[in-house]
Amino acid sequence: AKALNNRLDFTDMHPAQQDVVAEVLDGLNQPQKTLSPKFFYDERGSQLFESITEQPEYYPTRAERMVLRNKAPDIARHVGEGAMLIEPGCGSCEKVRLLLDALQPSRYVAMDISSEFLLTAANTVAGDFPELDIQAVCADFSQLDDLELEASPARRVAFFPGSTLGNFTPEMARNFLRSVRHMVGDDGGLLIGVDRHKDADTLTAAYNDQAGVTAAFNLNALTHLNRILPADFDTEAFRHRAFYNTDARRVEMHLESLRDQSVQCAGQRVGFRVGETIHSENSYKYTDDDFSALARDTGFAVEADWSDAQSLFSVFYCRA
Ligand code: AVI
Repeated sequence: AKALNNRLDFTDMHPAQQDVVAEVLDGLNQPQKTLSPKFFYDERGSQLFESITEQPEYYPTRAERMVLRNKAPDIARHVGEGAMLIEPGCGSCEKVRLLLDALQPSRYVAMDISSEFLLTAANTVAGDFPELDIQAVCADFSQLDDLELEASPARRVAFFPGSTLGNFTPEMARNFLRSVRHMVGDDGGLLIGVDRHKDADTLTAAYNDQAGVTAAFNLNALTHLNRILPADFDTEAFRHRAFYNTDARRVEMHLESLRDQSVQCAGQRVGFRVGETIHSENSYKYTDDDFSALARDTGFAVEADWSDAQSLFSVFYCRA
């Protein structure tokens, strides 16, 4: 067996329990109850998400993988060798694997909110790419400004695949990309995957797979809250709903209460009327113009872009 040369550093920046509870209660006390999509991603949620990406209706992962695999050499020409590659929300680290041989980064910084899942994924990458230095950071996207990166002359390039940007409101997306721009500096770059605006049927089907995996993923957020708050949500008393909001160009996911009920959340009673929902996710879809404008607005310029054969999904390389 090949000897491992990696250094694998682990940094835990997981938010404090009281901040988590306050954030959840704040969302559940709004007139339209909301929950941040980050609460999908406990270990089981991260596994369910992986399973979503294998469903026939959920095209984004397959389309993006195709682009990354086919265009890796071209992408590498733009990104350049030896960069420090930073991936917020890396999940299973499965996308970066398609690029590592071509990009030859000097260091890979893998960030995710789900700590066990992150460690397993980062260790697997370490095993398969023994020459690569890896830093695994347990943190959420809002903590990017506090991230301490190794002082190094390497160019910094953020990698943000999977259309995770779509899960941010336009305002959050702007703030996030400004933080990324600050993090990568004046000679940095951004390699980002964005799901494209398309017909409502394709989008609705992608978030309502026949096998019910997306439904299980959505409902698992309640099981996650039961454990961490704690709370006593009955997952049988809610159902998954997902639809395309054409005007806002976003898929919305909701958890709909099947009856009038009251739930204990961290010692507080939260009431639900039948049909009332918790808005648990937005997944914004972008046109090329939408994305280019957003990039410009946040200090980036699109240098190149690639799409799959059916133009379902785009990958952009932006320079600071
Ligand atoms: C992670 N994110 C980009 C996925 C999406 O498509 O918005 C999460 C997801 N939600 C339901 N299915 C997949």
